[in-house]
Amino acid sequence: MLKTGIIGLPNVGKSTLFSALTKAKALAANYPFTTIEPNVGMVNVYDPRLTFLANLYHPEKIIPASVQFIDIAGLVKGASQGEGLGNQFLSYIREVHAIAQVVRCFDDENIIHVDGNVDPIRDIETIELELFLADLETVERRLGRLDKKVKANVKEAVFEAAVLSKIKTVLDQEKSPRSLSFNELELKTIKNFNLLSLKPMIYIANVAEADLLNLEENASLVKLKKYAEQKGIEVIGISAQVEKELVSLDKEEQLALLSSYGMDQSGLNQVIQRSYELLGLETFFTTGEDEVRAWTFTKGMKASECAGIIHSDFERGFIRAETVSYTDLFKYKTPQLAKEAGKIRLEGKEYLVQDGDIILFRFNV
Ligand SMILES: Nc1nc2c(ncn2[C@@H]2O[C@H](COP(=O)(O)OP(=O)(O)O)[C@@H](O)[C@H]2O)c(=O)[nH]1
Ligand SMILES: [Mg+2]
Repeated sequence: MLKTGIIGLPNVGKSTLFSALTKAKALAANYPFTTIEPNVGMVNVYDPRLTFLANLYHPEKIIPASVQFIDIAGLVKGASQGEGLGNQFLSYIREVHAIAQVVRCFDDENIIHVDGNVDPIRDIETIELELFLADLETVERRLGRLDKKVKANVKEAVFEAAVLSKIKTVLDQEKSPRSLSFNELELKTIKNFNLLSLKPMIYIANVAEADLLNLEENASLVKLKKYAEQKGIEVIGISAQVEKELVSLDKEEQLALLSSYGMDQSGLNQVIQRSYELLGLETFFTTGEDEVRAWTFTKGMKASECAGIIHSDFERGFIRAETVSYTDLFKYKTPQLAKEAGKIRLEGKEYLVQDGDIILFRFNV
């Protein structure tokens, strides 16, 4: 399951956004082995394709994909050196696949800003410096451990040390290693370091409710967008307060509120969608009278591997995947008609599953 960490300075709206998320009431019951802590919440991924399938099968259960969000507090200036909650944030960030950095773009005299005024770029640099420093420590520690082997000229160690040194040079200048380019072999090595500053990230600009209608008039947001573009990071403008309001409404009221802001989906959905895209995540579906379900997989996975997401027996005893694309099923309206049109394919182990595939796995164990 996709885990996204919400980070940012204090008083930027992280917990407001998080409480909107948790009120969106994802079914924790689907995850009997997950302990949900106060700062960990699960949210269902809205997917209109699932609604179509549910209307077709009228199953007993409809199970959407879900994303776990973690409200990571305690990241302040000096946190990597023990300020605030100190290094506690590190272990949380290490665990996540993607980072959503909330940046304050709303003015409100009643809500103090830790650095006195609203300045998204300064805030981002404060936060990211802590990530760089934490990573620098990781890199230096690892280099220290490799030292002996490097001196003994062990090939792998020399390679790893070279990659680490490349990253260290940039971190030493308090710059992001994101700007570096790496070849495939280097990337593989880097993965093992689990560096915070290299995790896929988006910026969430928290703007005042009144600004939602005219995002391009919020000067902070405009500045932030320019800055982020240079770094190749996407900005999603939301109002945490509106998100919180949205989840307390029923479906129709939600749509009405969204459209009054000229939006067709919640900021939350945008965040989830972008996280999926950033991480190359896609969705396949399984259907039946008992259950219609969305499953998350990584782009490029084979049919047998996708079967394994459901159950290891499915992968071990894989025979074939009876597959129809969502587009075809939608076009032909029922599985029977899709079949008559020759749109149900029998795919083997090596088939690369596509986003929106509806699959019946045949297996034998
Ligand atoms: N005016 C205004 N206040 C907000 C907005 N978002 C959050 N707040 C308020 O800012 C304060 C801090 O928000 P919180 O979510 O706890 O921030 P956190 O420290 O980042 O978790 C709370 O009093 C929120 O109600 C916003 O968009 N506009
Ligand atoms: Mg908070």
